[in-house]
Amino acid sequence: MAPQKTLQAFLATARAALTAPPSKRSTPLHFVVGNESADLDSLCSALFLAYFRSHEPPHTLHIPLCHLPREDLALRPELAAVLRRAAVAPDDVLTLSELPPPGPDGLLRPEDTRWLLVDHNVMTGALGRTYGGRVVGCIDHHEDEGKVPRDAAPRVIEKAGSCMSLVVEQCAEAWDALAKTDDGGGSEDRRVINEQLAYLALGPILIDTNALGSKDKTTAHDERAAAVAEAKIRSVSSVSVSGSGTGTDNETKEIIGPDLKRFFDEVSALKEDISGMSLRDILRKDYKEWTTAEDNDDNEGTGLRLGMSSVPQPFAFLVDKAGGEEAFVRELERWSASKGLDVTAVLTTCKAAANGGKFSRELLVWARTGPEVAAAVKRFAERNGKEKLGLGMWGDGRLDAEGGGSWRRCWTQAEVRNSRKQIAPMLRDALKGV
Ligand SMILES: [Mn+2]
Repeated sequence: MAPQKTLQAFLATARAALTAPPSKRSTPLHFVVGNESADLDSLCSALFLAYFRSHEPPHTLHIPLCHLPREDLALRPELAAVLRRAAVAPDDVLTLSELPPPGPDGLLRPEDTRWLLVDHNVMTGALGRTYGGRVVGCIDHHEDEGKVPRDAAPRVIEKAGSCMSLVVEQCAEAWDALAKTDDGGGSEDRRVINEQLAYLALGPILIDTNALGSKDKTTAHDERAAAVAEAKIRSVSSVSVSGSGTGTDNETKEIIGPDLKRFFDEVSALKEDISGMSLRDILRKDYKEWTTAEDNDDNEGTGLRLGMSSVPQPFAFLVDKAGGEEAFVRELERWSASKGLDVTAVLTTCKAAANGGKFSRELLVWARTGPEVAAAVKRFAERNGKEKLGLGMWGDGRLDAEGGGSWRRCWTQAEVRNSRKQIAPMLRDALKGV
């Protein structure tokens, strides 16, 4: 068995392969990339899968790519905290800023690349336009959009709280084989490395399942993966994960041990602390975008553009930050215009602890560019507003407006089980054909 590298040493190898001059490059280059929101799940899943694909036979080097420009890493202090547990600095990871521009003359030719997707199953954005045809596999927990070839390997699309849980399950055997400390002197190093990898895995799993306590989100995949990872951490022993997933987001259930609880608290506090960020940064920190051209299989047209921001603080916080409702709407208008959005959506969450013991969600949807778009968004609200989302008026309608081909509503969302993962397909569906 080849010696197991630290994550940091692995990333140095990947960087060398990515930045080598084209004449020295061994092609094709294999990439692992997460979705455009570049959240903790996407980033850690890409790192973890690339590491294990590179360590298991046939030992093909896989380069993990963070789906964001380097400067945006600063908006994700929660990632830095998880990376620190894995003895890696944000400077060590690879981002879009390090990806050579595509091109025929010595740059990176699309045909010289292969892509594994984690945490999404359709390559979107600029990356998708250039490399979308070079996808060879995916591991994901979003709705299957049918774009990854049926015979791709891996092709894992399953419901799970965290995509990382599916990734860990896929790698569990290889991980156990690697972690076996049968190499005498190297065993302590190996133990440390696997403990670091365990934290990399547990970061997103705990965040995405509210420390395995959210009954809406936690699945058997998450419980199994957490157990696999925990077993690699010596200091955390005999933590029971069985019988979890029975709590609700409204209560804090002690399923994980005190060490992991501390880790979870640290990471989730960093993820929710957006107080020092500008409103624009808050809106782009966890942002996803779609165009109806993709949904309508229209390769010519540009279609309508839908942008959805997830924010870990309620609208009251955002309005306060902007300095009132009018100022907030002005900022939202500026943001939407800069992105060229026909429909802007903002989804907020508020943790139970900060909200009188009750986890809550709110949703703002703004159709901005004409009566047809407005009609489509109203359709979305009519179809899903009652049973699926439990929408109610937010703040006496103070953020609502309509007229001049624009329609904006801000709601409280009683059905908290539905997040962007469910709401994006509902909105995209309503916009289809417009
Ligand atoms: Mn995810």
